[in-house]
Amino acid sequence: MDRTLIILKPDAVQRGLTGKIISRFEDKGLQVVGMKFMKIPVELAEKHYAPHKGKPFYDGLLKYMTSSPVIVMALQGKGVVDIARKMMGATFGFKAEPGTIRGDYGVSASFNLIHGSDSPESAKTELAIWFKPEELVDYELAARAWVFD
Ligand code: IDP
Ligand code: MG
Repeated sequence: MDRTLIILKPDAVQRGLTGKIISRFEDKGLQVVGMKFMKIPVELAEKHYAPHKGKPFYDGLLKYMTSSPVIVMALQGKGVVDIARKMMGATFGFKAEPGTIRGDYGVSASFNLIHGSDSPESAKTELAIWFKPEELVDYELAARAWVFD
């Protein structure tokens, strides 16, 4: 089974949207295998967003991500990286299609509610940044046989 890293960003927590967003993933049949609530230390944000270092929005992005708590999640399922990215929608809320998380709940370029790994390779790297191996829980989801063919 594949895994991906999801972060429900500070605006999702502050706007009380985390339950709705998590429900969407559960409704889709994806399995939560790790979850933590935290205020991100600057060093961790820098590590996670290292690929964006030097971009014009980088400083603002770090400030935003460390300003208020987030929920960090590991999701599991066949093809979960692409599935979660499709469910999130385009990066900017004003461009994201209705029916997606960003398209339904936001209009902003920077406050876009959610992070999701963009490839299986970055999922692996990012999961290792945010979770110790023992924090990812291996368990059988009862509905699994009815979700994945
Ligand atoms: P993604 O989150 O859809 O993968 P990336 O291009 O990887 O988008 O950018 C990472 C994050 O940086 C975005 O989710 C958003 O919070 C922020 N960001 C990206 N581009 C801009 C911008 O042009 N202005 C402000 N913030 C941006
Ligand atoms: Mg990205």
